[in-house]
Amino acid sequence: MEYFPNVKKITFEGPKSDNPFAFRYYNPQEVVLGKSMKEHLRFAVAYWHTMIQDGCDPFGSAVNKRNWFGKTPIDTAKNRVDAIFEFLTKLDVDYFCFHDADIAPEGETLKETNKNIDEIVALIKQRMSETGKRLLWNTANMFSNPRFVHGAASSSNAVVFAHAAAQVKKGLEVGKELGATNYVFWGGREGYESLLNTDMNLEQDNMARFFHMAVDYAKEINFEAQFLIEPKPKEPTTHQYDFDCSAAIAFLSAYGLKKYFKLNIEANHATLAGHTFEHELNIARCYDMLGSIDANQGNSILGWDTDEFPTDLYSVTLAVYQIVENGGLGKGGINFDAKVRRSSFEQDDLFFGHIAGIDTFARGLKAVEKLKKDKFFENILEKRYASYKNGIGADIVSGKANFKTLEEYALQNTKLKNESDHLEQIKSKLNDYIF
Ligand code: XUL
Ligand code: CO
Repeated sequence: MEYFPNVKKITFEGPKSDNPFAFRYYNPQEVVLGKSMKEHLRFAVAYWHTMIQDGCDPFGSAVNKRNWFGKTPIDTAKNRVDAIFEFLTKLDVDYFCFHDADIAPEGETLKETNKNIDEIVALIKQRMSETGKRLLWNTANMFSNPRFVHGAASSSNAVVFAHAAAQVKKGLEVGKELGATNYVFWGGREGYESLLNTDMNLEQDNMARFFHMAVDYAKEINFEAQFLIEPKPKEPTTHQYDFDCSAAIAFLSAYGLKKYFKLNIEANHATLAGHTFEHELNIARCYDMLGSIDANQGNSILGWDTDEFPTDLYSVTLAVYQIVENGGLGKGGINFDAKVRRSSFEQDDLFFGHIAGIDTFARGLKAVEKLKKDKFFENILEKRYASYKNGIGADIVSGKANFKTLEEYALQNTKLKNESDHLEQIKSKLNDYIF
């Protein structure tokens, strides 16, 4: 069956095209800054938003029109596999990502669940070899099932810890079977609701124990994927332990895990934490921890994770700049962890959402190309930090200076002069590159 009969393969038609099923800016083979757009951007489709999300919200039921529902949950799961591969092929996107619970229905027992997973994984593997599509990452959903009411690796209940371990063990085996390039941990319920009943020390120690076990098991089965932690400050828990990149890096460093992990950074999680997306990417880059990104955007007047498709060109350009400065995303990619709005309920809206996000990233990349050619940020930084190039600044940077030599210097130099940043001028010039 053809699931998207209105859609042929999406191709680049240029900015003047009024074909809604075309890229206007994303030209996969176009070379920008020495690499094709496709190589730079490594887009992925998220199974949960594209295949599962039904449009329900806390005030209303499902609205999304989808044509892949079969007679039984396992029939629906199989139809979804065919539908996502048709979607990836028509959208010309190479990667996809999923939670275990997205691809196969959970059974009454772990054994039954794993049997369902095996059946669907075999079908996915077959479709991957037919189409050449690849798994950017898989992950375990350890937040929907009622057993995770108190968390997973940080649960107060050790039996739940064991179940979570069994689930991730299976996830690592599935990742290996499908050649996933990354494996993601997002601790949706790894945090606390109230400190009144929480042993934070034990919970964080247990999370670290869990991650060490995962690292050990991946080694044991020769699963070479890059492990990624996806920070988020809250939602569903009041306070999540992997609050933001800084918190996740501190945790990984404290528990001897840093060398085994990088970060999967999501735009809307950054803004929920009170940061910009580019701030989080830059922090990760400082510690060589930028692994992959979940592309989306929040809504500044709503305080929750709205997971909109990214269309804010300003923010996307600054994010792409961080990726380019990082030398790319390596094994990572740009996963659209984004959902169409509830009022965009037609199946073709899934294409429009992805096309909008893809074109926005392509435009961001083109803006970054111009910024790099003119050394826009390089020149700003060089001028701003010039005082560290020679004299006392060079002594500070080289380690030659100490508190005594600096005091001597300060005593002699009583006339200190700062220069204005002219930040408004910078912002105005930046607009010329982006718009
Ligand atoms: C939730 C979120 C997840 C992770 C994977 O906010 O971003 O979908 O990306 O579990
Ligand atoms: Co995400």
